[in-house]
Amino acid sequence: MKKIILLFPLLFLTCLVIMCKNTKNGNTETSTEIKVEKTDSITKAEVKTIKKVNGEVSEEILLLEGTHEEVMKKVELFTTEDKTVNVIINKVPEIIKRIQFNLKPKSGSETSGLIIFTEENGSVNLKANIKGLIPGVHAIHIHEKADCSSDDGKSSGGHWNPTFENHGSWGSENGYHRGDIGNFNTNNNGEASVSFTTDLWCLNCKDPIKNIVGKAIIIHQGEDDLISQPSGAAGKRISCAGIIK
Ligand SMILES: [Cu+2]
Ligand SMILES: [Zn+2]
Repeated sequence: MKKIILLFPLLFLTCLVIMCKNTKNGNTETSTEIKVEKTDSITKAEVKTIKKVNGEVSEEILLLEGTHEEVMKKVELFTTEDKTVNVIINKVPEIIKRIQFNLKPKSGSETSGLIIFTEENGSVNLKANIKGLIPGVHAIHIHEKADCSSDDGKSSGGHWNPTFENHGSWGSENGYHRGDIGNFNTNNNGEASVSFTTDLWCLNCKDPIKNIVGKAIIIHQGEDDLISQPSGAAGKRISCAGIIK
């Protein structure tokens, strides 16, 4: 009888380790994927978490960076249920790289969509894919609270205005709110895609004038006239999404 010798190639994963984990807790499904990159002095981990709550999907990518021990301790938090992991984890900042969530119809509308924020090289990009709109021009703003609980979306508060300026057109000399993204047009089917990039925002940084986490995205029934105070007379709030991690 012939002996079969299998030679397993030895894989040295010195640079990249990938861990995956799926959990289900009631109506919440969570899948976590972790990539770890290790060099001599520093370890970086990218933690991608996809959460499905009642079929609604949100996605988040976090970056962790520090000594190997610190980063791996923090990574443990995402892979075990053990929440008693040493305080050392607090030393490793969590940098949100990307968050993604859904817009919910408000004020009896059928306007829904997907919002993606990505932070890269000191700038944050907003991508919004919106559908179910009445064809025409609509306003999009950041409002001050990540609370979309009320039917009219008013639970999200007024425009996010951390610099206490007047409402206006983005970049205006006469002032503008840091949430005054502006207007967009739809196609004939009532769909729109919006892309907006600025270095005046950040995702979860410590500067309250820049941090948009904890606020909300609001789509309006009408157009922002960029003049009326305090919010551009853009009409009802027809879709809302909380910017949460
Ligand atoms: Cu608004
Ligand atoms: Zn405003």
